[in-house]
Amino acid sequence: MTYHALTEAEAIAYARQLPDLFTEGSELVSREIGDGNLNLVFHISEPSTGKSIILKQALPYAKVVGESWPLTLDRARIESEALMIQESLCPDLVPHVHAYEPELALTVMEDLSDHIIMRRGLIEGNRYPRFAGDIGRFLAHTLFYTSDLGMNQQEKKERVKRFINPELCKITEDLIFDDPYTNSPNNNVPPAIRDAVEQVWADTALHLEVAILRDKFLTHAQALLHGDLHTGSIFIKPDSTKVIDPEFAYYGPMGFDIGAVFANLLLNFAAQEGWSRDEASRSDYRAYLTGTIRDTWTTFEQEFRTLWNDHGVDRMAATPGYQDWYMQQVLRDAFGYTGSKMVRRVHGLAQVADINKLEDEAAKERAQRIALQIGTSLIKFNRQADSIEQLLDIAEKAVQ
Ligand code: SR1
Ligand code: MG
Repeated sequence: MTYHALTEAEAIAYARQLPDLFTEGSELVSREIGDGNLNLVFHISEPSTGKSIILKQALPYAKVVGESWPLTLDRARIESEALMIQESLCPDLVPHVHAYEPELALTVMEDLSDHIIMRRGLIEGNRYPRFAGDIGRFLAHTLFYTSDLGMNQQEKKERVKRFINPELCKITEDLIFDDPYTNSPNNNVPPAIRDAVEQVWADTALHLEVAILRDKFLTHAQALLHGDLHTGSIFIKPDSTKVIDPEFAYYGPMGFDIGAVFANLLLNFAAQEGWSRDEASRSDYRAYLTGTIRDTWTTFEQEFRTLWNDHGVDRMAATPGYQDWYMQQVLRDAFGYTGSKMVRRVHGLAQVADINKLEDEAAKERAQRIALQIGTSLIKFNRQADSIEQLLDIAEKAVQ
């Protein structure tokens, strides 16, 4: 079948011919449920048995902007291959891929409709006690085992080739590491905070740090990243975490994925200006979010060091002092990328519902200013960071 965007009827017809999923001849129902920036997502279900699957189809353009922004369909291959690698490392933390159809840029995967998107869950004020352990383990295993520390270094180079993802990386390079620092037409500057945004545009000390972080994003092929690990890329329920949507996967600096998780927890932290009913519940929920960041880092660091000590493949990596130096670099990068990923969500092209759905304009403005304050401080501090507590102090100071 040559590529074209599927209709709901075609999605049903496609699902019907997949082996071993549905009962022959039974009624199937399709709903297009994609609410992300880039793809079509069909939920196909069989009412008579309750069975269901997801068909995710890449569009040849960025849906968030329209057909004027063409985008490679190869991202569907990258996403399905990344999911399969992640499943081999953390089978309980990603959806199972049933099939990948290159001609249609279509991935058939496990339906996770009993979970909700974590961003929505946080906006609703839910708490997820398993999350820090799950995501810390996801980060430790996916980053360690795809790096030169945990896999054969020649095979890794082959894998780097398969995950060259220039168009999706270009989106990140522009939307995260360029546009927010200049008066770019790609930005969506909230009028109420124009003064603060203009300070970001004028702050050359900040720009130097962003240029260094950008250089690392461009050149440091450290591990296979998810590449877009925000809370909209996580399906969750109290007893389960599933990481989805790795279409931005490429070989980059580990701190970029860790920073994505922290940034999105901190954007929700800033947005508590509007979501919490009163000061007591605000500080309580914020403590839950900062505790989640602390526990995520602690789990990640412990698991990563254990994998290194027990399964490291590199003799030189056992050199005394090297592991401590390495972990400090990853932490520092995580500070910088947390900050960069916060700033881009305040006045860049693609923003977040945590802040933008606030109806009280004064609360929204406070949340935006807090997010900018935390983000810019983390970027400026990144190369001095020594402990996760410093990240939490920066966040807490911004709301005192
Ligand atoms: C044009 S795509 C905009 C954003 O959506 C994705 O989720 C990435 O974060 C990207 O930067
Ligand atoms: Mg996505």
